[in-house]
Amino acid sequence: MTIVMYDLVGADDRRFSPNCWRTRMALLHKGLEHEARPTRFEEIKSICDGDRKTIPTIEDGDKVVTDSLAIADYLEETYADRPSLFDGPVGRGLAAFVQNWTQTVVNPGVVGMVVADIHDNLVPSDQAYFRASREKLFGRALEEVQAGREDRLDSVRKSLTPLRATVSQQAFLGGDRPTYADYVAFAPFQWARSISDFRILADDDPVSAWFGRVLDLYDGAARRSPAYY
Ligand SMILES: N[C@@H](CCC(=O)N[C@@H](CS)C(=O)NCC(=O)O)C(=O)O
Repeated sequence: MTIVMYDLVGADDRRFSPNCWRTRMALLHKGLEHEARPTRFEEIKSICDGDRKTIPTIEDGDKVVTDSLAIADYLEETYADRPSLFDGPVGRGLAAFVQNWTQTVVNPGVVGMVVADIHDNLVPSDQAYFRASREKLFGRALEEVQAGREDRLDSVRKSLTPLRATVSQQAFLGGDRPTYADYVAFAPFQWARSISDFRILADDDPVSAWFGRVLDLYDGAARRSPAYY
């Protein structure tokens, strides 16, 4: 049965949500038939049982699961015969570390570089909601948050040192093959390239080479998704 994944979408079919990319990559990794259903911010309240506040959310028959890590756990347990996302409890523990690092260090740096571009790439009916909710969060205009991003590039790139050091020594965070930790760390850069022409990674950065390896997985599914570069 096809799993339905509610996938945040902007204008021109841009699939930009980092949380949704974790789930999309997990479904691809497991080789599960799925439909990444384009969903605008304003549509989230109407999906499934009408009680969902965030996506990714998946529908697998009559089972509904929200939250990217809960979805990864569900897929791992339900489809245990498929390629493992974590390679056991140690890998699950390390994936949680990578998620916490990504959310507290990488994502805040990335969002400050693309948040006004996200607004500009949304369908018009989502723009007012996005501006109001995010400006409340940041306490200033989206354009002010994004301004001066060139000056912050060095420090954002420096914050990637642990990732850079690791993927300089091995192909993936999972070693010689990708695991869920790779998809979690990959997601903010896929978010950025889907929604903004501002390049966060230098071409000669080993993080770029690793990012390219993840983009190439599963017949280049992530690479083929609408993006700026
Ligand atoms: N912890 C959740 C976070 C999900 C989340 O915040 N999703 C965003 C899209 S990236 C969302 O649905 N936001 C709805 C909104 O802002 O109204 C996860 O990992 O799935």
